[in-house]
Order: sequence, then structure tokens, then C-alpha cells
Amino acid sequence: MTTSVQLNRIQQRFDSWDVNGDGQIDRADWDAEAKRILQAFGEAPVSPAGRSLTDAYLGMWAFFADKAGIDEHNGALTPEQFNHIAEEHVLENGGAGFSRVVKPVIRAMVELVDVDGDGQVNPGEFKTWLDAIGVTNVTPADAFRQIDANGDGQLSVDELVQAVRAYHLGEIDVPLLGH
Ligand SMILES: [Ca+2]
Ligand SMILES: [Ca+2]
Ligand SMILES: [Ca+2]
Repeated sequence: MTTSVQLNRIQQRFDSWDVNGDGQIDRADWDAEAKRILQAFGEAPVSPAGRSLTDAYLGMWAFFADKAGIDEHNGALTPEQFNHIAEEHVLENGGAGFSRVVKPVIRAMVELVDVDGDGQVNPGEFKTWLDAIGVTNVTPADAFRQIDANGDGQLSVDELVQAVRAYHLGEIDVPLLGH
């Protein structure tokens, strides 16, 4: 059963991923979204981290295109198709497939903020993340606590992957991939 909060978040997700605003999502939108994020982090698209993030975003697109049965290079998703896939593969059925394609995105984003290089995100690094994607609806400390499932004061890649799904399920209020 999908709640109105969940539907709302899927709708917002569609709108933010439809970067050129033509009412459909296609590969160019995902490429543009990756570039937008890299710009927010002050990272060049051609750097290793920039390429990782772009590849990871295009991997997420390939997942949606595959589930819709469209060509990832020429096809486009309507809002209806997108909602359907998001409900079936992100919200329901445990979200394992989606988590698998979100993980490289999260890993690439961790790389962008991980100044101490320990592979995890500390509170200071997390604030950089929220600032870059423009999250203002939650305080960094509250958001951090919501995501730090094991309470060790660090956000691991797995905790962050879980948090992306938890946001779309309406369980937490931190849009880690932007609104
Ligand atoms: Ca579009
Ligand atoms: Ca770190
Ligand atoms: Ca933790």
C-alpha cells in the first residue's frame, strides 16, 4: 500500500530528474543531473570521482529503462511508467534491485565528501553533503542521527543506501539525492 507521502516523493523525484522539464525522463536528464550534483560539489565531470558519479547515475537510469522495457539510449519514461516502477521496485519487494543500483551512486557521493578518506561520512562531511544538494528542511544533526542506524557516529555506505529508500518510504525526511 503506497501512502500519499510516498507518492508525493516519487512525484518530486520525477520532477527533479526531469532536468530539462519536458515531462519525460531520458538518459540526457540523468547525465544532466549527475553534472548538476558534481557542480554543486565543485567537482569536475572528467575527474575520476566525477566519472564514477556520472557512470553510477547512468546505471540507475539503465535500471529504470530496463524495468520499463525501453531502450536506455533512445527511450524515455513517462511519469506513469516511472511511478509504476518506483512503486514496484523501490517501495515494494524490499527494494533490493534499486538498492543495488543506488549503491554506486552513494559510494561516488561519499568519495566526494570523504575528506579524511576513511570511506565513511562523519558529521562535518555530512554537512558538506547536505549543503551541496541544498537540503534545508532538516538540521544536519537530526538528519545524521536518523541515518546512523548503528549509532557509531559515522555514516557507512550501507546506512546511506538504506536512507535513500527510507526517504522514499516516508520513514525519514532527508533527501540524500536532492529533492
Ligand atoms: Ca526530460
Ligand atoms: Ca570520512
Ligand atoms: Ca553508523
